[in-house]
Amino acid sequence: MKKLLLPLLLFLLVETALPQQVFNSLELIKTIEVEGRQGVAVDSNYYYVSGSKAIFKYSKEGKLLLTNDNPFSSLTKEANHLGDIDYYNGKLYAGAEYFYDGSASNIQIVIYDAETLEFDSFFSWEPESGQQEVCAITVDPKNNLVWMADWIDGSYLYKYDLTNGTYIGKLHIYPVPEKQQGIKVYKNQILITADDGDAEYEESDHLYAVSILESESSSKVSLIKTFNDVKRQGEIEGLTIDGIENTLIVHFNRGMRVVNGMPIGFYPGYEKEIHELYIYKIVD
Ligand SMILES: [Ca+2]
Ligand SMILES: [Ca+2]
Repeated sequence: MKKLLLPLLLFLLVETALPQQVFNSLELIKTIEVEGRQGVAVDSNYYYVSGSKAIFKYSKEGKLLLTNDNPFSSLTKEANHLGDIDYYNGKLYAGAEYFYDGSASNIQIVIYDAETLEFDSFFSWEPESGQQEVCAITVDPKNNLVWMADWIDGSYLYKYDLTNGTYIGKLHIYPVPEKQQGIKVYKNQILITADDGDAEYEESDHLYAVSILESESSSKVSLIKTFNDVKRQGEIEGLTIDGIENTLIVHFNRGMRVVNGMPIGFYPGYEKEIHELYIYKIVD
């Protein structure tokens, strides 16, 4: 028996050190065209979509129900950009910032009422954290945290107290997904979308995951999905998980040529950029 014990212990150690499988498989159910090119959140009845300067509320059938096209009007610190958003407990959480000439300032966690889309409150960011930009936000109720991701330097995910907005610390992730766009907490992991495929060369973007390990300062990134099933390669944006419908929802933009972060016209067959939600059934 003792001869078996050591290999068994080693096996268990290796098994627990590996990241758990997030999805057995994902089946694309449908796509919904939306306004807004940044992110998505969901509650039991509605989808919420963020544009750079607006928030939209949709039925799950894709009908536009409400728009807030002035989301910065109640802020004391100037902002001109929203990233990927999240829903928690009747509120929408958004990362807002003033983005100009490739750099960001006035990063803040802005909270909106999900029913009305009106401003509710905000938390300021901690500049000493080293965070340079906010591309996405996700609420982590289990750990009482709000997490933020950084498009400029994605080496860390930054965490704040969900109750009072105090900066808690940061999680080093490796290897770093390039051009992060969205984050979402799911099963004690953080899912990350990255616009790391170049649409000029028909390259796919990707979904990654890192485990939330409270005892560790760093966490290994695992590749979860390659988006080779989109209508045309473009820019992946935010994501969310619908726990009621058991779906993964990923926001994509296609049609606009973006080179070095600058829009330079459209691909053949396109007269405008198309924003879509891809809805995938999660097969556990
Ligand atoms: Ca989201
Ligand atoms: Ca891309």
